[in-house]
Amino acid sequence: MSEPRIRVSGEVNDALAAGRPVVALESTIISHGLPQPDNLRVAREIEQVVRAHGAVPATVGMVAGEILVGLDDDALTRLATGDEVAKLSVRDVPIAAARGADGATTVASTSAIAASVGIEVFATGGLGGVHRQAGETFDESADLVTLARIPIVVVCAGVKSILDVGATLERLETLGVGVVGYRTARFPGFFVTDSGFDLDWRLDSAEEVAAAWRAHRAFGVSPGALVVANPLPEDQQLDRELHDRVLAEGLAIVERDAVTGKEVTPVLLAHFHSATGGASLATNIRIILANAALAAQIAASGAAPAT
Ligand code: PSU
Ligand code: MN
Repeated sequence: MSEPRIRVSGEVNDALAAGRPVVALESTIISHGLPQPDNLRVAREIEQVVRAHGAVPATVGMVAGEILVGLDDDALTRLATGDEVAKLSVRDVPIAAARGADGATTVASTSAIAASVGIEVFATGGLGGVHRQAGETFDESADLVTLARIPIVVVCAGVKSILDVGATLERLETLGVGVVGYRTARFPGFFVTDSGFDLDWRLDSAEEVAAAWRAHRAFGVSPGALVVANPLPEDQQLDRELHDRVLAEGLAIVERDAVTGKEVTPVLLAHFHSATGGASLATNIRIILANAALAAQIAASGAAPAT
């Protein structure tokens, strides 16, 4: 058997070699975060938005045990429509590879794989974080500890209110992960513009983010990531009352059905999408596309130091 290795698409490889901007994209939002059939259309749209803003998209995923950076349309379709696509955090990736599995990568595994091939900017929807009840369950996403050791700029809309937002911000601080608000000093709450938590730093342009990242890389005082929190404009957020009601219902379902571990997020997201009659899905899509656009602008502003 050949040595396991990460397969980078020709287009992504050429762009990296030439120092052109590249944006990594995750596949868990496609396979487990968005419902079919919208997920495949959205996956393609995210890539188009990255291109339209001057960067090459590099969606990460696993097909038949191979880690791919830059998916062709067949691979994208397979991860969006397959019934047996595993959710792969960092620890799962090598095991799934040895099993020849299909898998979707989370923020943690996408960051680790992307950085290992030299990609420095990544766009996603929301980060994983500290779950409510983590005091008893210890349920904290591996996204957080992974971002503490992987050098990459992650553009997101904060974390979903299904998590303990305050505890997530505290953990990011403890772990030394930089967090900046994009044109805001408040941490966004994914579906809602403002989670109610303050941020220490606000940056107002893609160039400013790129400059902060170059300093991060040059000083080497922190090994990890820089989170760029990009809120939805207020007039595009999910209706707050609807949001709060559906969240309470979703949390009750998780408790009633004793959902635990990595199933919690997909179950809550599916409830949001069905209980809001598609409104949360539309909001989710707007968020991802906005983050893809900003990430491409940051990459095009020279986030990666010249080599
Ligand atoms: N948050 C969302 N949508 C998602 C996820 C998080 O709003 O689809 C996905 C991301 O891929 C994230 C992962 O990295 O869930 C975190 O899962 P866990 O909590 O099991 O680590
Ligand atoms: Mn978990």
